Amino acid sequence: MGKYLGLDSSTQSLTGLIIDTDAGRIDTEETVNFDAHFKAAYGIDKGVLHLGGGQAHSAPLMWAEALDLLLQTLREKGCDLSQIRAIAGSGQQHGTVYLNNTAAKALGQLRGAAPLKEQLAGILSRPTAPIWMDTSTSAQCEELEAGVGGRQVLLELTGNTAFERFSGPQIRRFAHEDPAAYRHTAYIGLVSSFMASLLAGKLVPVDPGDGSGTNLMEIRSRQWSPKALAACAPELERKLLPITPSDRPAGPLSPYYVSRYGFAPGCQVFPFSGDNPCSLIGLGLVEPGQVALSLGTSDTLFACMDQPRVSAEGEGAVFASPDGVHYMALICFLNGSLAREAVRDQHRLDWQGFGEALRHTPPGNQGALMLPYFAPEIVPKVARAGAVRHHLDPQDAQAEVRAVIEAQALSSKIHSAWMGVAIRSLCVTGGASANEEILKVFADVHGCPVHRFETANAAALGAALRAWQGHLKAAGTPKPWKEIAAPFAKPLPGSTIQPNPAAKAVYAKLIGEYRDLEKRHAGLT
Ligand code: ADP
Ligand code: XUL
Repeated sequence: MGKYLGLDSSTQSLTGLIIDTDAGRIDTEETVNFDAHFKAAYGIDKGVLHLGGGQAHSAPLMWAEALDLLLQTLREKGCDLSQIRAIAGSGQQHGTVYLNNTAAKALGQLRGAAPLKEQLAGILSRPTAPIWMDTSTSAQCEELEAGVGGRQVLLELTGNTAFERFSGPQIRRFAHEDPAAYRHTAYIGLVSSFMASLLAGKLVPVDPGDGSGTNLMEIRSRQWSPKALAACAPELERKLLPITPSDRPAGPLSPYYVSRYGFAPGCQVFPFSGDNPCSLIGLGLVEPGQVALSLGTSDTLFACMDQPRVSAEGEGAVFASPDGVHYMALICFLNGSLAREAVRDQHRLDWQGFGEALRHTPPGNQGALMLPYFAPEIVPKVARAGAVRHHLDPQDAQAEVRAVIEAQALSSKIHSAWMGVAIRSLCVTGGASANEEILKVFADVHGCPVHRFETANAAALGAALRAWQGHLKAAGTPKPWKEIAAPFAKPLPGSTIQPNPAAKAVYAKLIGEYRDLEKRHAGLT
């Protein structure tokens, strides 16, 4: 028992969340927003470097700088970090980090006198990291599928058809475009394993939850697939960090954090996983059948499954759950908060005004619809950006707001059918889950209650719970996942939003029309 820290290195921010397992409550939550601190220094916009041609990258050294800033802030706020028994974490999925042959040594020699950024300035063989928003790898997706013997073979093997944002196609593109830098790359890891390596002061392997977002991991054995590696890029088996069970200790925390921030020398580090797999745990989805919705930079809808049911249409993704036993089905919409913010900003609203627009407009929006493709979309696959309006006046701020939210909710219902899970309730997390009016539309479209939780940072909470579970298991006193999740991952009393029967009926009719509009548009692109 004691205190455990979960870190979430997401697209736009780094969050630290500490749980107190004796008291059964969340002790502290702190976030460092990347743009607020590093926009000018790294040239990012909402955490992302847009490099043209669909390339979306971020900066690993910025994440290291954010880690220092977060820990310093926690200290300054009076947090006694010596009480933390173990740390685990979560990273935006699919992003790849490329390290040279000085990395292992530099990590091992980290000492408290100078910040991480200074001590690690020379370890990257590629200064930036492609992230999940990158859409530049269509050719590599086709090549990877062909290389293993076809799309169906890759699907059977890894649980997923090739996706532009997945790590495998991204690695292949780098190997092809910059063979010299690829040759100088000694290690390839993910955002998750990079952040864990910073903490452990050594290279930490990839966990199966995030490994399954690469197109390179055998989904059932939870090991790299030699066939997929061979089809992806040269010498990948040697460069790619190995896979380790999510709850196997990675080692003690580096002395850097002991001297600089006052952590205890025995504090353990556990492998990081992906943000969605961590949210699965943080929302208590440790048994099959439950479904959740994350309204973050991307919107994701996901469920816990006991078998890896795959999406033959290539709409959804399948990941290994970090609970070591289950799987998760997931659909990811790129136009989540980005689309909501585009409409909000176009009409000079704040979130309160956005909520009021929803309150003052009727379900069904009097026939006005929008396809909210402010950026290229993952599901359904839309290659070119451009929002589509149908009987919708672009000057009508209120109708625009309702149109974007109804589109997101309808699309999440249409494209979740392949999961084969009856959605009887939705657990929500992510920044936009603070907005009750948005949640009402999701409740009405899905025709089910929506449960809210104490924290909107389910990924960071899931990471903290993983640290606790791993620590207990390593000490020889394991606890079942249900008992780990129960005190923390429970809906806030009185916060559940019930669907409105009249609105539910409107959406049951409207969904066909939206589906047709989507199909008509897909035919044009
Ligand atoms: P990520 O983890 O993907 O970086 P978060 O889950 O932290 O993202 O969510 C951040 C987003 O939450 C912001 O980009 C913002 O658009 C959205 N957000 C924050 N507050 C609100 C609100 N009241 N209503 C709607 N969206 C909000
Ligand atoms: C999931 C996905 C995103 C990222 C960033 O497949 O691409 O949800 O994990 O949050």
